[in-house]
Amino acid sequence: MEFITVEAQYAPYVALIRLNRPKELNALNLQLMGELRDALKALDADDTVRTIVLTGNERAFAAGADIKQMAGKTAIDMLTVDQFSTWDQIKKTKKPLIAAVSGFALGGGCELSMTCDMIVASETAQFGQPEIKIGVMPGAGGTQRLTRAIGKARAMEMVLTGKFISAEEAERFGLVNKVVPVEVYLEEAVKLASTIAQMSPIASQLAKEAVNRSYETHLDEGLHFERKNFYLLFASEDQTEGMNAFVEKRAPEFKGK
Ligand code: DAK
Repeated sequence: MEFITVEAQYAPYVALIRLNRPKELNALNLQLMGELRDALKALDADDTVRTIVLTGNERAFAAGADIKQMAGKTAIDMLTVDQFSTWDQIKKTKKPLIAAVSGFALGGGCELSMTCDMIVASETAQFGQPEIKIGVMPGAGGTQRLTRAIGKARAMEMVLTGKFISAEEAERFGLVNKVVPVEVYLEEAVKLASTIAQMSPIASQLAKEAVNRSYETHLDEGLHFERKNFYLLFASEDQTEGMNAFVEKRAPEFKGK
């Protein structure tokens, strides 16, 4: 891996992926995205990992797709390079994925943070979809996920003017879970990931899938999907353990079975 680093056991059951192209503000070139896709796939298959934290550095989570790499491309180049399959794979990650964002989260960087399940931001984080300023528009979910997260009026303004919003605004608008001082943003994200890692990993994965389904379907179908996942959990040992532990007044020991 050249442009990311991966620590599968950064904390018990918690993996950490760092985007690592600091000079380019973690601009998301094709190689970096491919490495990220492969790392997520491997961590998803690793039983010792239950939650994943994705971060950049203090200055930038990611300043967007690599403009220098895209500048000379034609529409057919963009189509045939099939970037969508890489982004789709990230969306398919089954384990809870938490973005720890500091500094710039712009364009594809903002979209990448929104593809994660939750965002912990430092006070210095800035979110934006500035593609309009370079003659294009968001292409990796920005017009859809941002609109669902913060509402049409605010999303429209960000997408059409390219203006950035601060971490404080992002929290107020419901885009991020929590804003904390820059010194502790990663620690706080790992804390959140560790809390989730203490739960049954089967339950967290099915619950994540059901919450995400609410974006993609109407209410009745979403409720039906949720119910099926709920019933399915009764096939897990973790369900028996969790409920017995409650009855026996002890802490549960989840095994992911
Ligand atoms: N691409 C390439 N290089 C970048 C970059 C980017 N997005 N952002 C920054 N850099 C590079 C700069 O060119 C500079 O490199 P050198 O000149 O030193 O070689 C270095 O990082 C430091 O940046 P600055 O010198 O500009 O630093 P400043 O503090 O002055 O400004 C800034 C920081 C973040 C405000 C500024 O760099 C900036 O405006 N960056 C561009 C932000 C942007 O427009 N982002 C949106 C890009 S378009 C899709 C998937 C994804 C996408 C589309 C489709 N599919 C699946 C189909 C996504 C598209 C985008 O994200």
